[in-house]
Amino acid sequence: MIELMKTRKLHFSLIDPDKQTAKKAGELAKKCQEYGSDAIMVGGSTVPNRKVAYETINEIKKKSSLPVIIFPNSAATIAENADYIFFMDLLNSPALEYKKKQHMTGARLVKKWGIKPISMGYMVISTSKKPTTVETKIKLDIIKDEDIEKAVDYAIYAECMGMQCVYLDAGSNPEKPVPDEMIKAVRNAIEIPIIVGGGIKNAEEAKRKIEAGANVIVTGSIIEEDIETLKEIIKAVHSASSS
Ligand code: 1GP
Repeated sequence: MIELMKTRKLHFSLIDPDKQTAKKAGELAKKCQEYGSDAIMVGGSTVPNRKVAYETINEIKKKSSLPVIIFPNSAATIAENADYIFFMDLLNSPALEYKKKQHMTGARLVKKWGIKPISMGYMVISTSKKPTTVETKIKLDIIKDEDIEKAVDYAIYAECMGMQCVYLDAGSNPEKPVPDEMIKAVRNAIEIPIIVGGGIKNAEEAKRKIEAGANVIVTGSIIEEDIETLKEIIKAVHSASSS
């Protein structure tokens, strides 16, 4: 998967098991595949437990052959039927819970179930006046949209620690996505793939993030709100890769 991220620009569809029934999640995944998305991420800040994640992945796998990547909020939402997991260090959180503790329980499960880990430095970027869900759930060392050097420092740290990629996330449904200038600065500072998500709602926005240096674009809310726009976003991501 990491090699693929380095080879071409990718689009990942984020399906939150807490937002619809498992059956509906399967239908959405089918559409995402039809429209050319490259993988399905399953997760969200409010996913309650492993059973919900498992059932959602089960339905997704019935309707689509795309790889499924768990985007966990804790070890309790790791499900054995996933292909990959973003094994995440929440870079801008001082909470040991999200840097080490959940990981120690999670690592054992990942190993036992043969889920492939993708080690990731994850940053929450605060672009909204009203906090996004992730910002209300976790204690953060706030990175505002103008705190470009702080984001760069965290990204370099992730690369030096041997993490395979970084994710700049503005959270779900923020007022604004991660600024292009921040993506450009991080791109200039590190070589590992950069994943960008949060608030990307149209093709033009997705194209700008790719041009700024993102390797992967993640969209979640738009899948539920306007699946036709999703098609345009995926097209923009993939055509930017050949330019
Ligand atoms: C959230 O980046 C993801 O973690 C997706 O955000 O729902 O705003 O697309 P959206």
